[in-house]
Amino acid sequence: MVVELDTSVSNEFTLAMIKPDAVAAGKARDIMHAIESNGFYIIAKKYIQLTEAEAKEFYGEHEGKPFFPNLITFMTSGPIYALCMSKIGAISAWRALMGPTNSKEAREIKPTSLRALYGTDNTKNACHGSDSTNSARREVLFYFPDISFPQLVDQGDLRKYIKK
Ligand code: IDP
Repeated sequence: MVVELDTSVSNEFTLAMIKPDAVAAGKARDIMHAIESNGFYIIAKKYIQLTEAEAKEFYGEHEGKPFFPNLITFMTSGPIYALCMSKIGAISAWRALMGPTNSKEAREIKPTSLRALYGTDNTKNACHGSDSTNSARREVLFYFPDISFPQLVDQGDLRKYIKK
């Protein structure tokens, strides 16, 4: 099947992670299925276990916060999937599909969200999504430094993010 991309509108890309809790629980396939059913294209995928240094770099903006040590321990506790995904309005669409940061809160206010379905609490919340175009760029390049394949070039607005 050939997928026709509509290049007249603004496609965005974003970085998702399926976190160690969801991978260990065998929920990665369900989450990827939800991603594709909701109209995202998975452009690149990586199965990886982060080192402590990598997790600290990725979450650098949270260094010094009380939850930082737990977050690093959790994020290095097992393998994850990193996904570069695209869709019109991908950043906000993916954050809406994930739901609130705290899975307990997600179950109360957005029970159909992925964090409600697959996460546990404030830290173990099943998935991650970039929160802005700048962080999407940084986070995609963190996992996929050589990303430059034709699918991205074909999607208009994405071109400006490709590393020269
Ligand atoms: P986000 O993942 O919804 O964007 P951030 O505030 O960027 O939320 O936090 C990054 C990650 O750090 C969260 O997904 C969660 O795993 C963890 N985290 C955030 N806030 C707390 C907290 O108050 N207690 C414990 N862990 C937290």
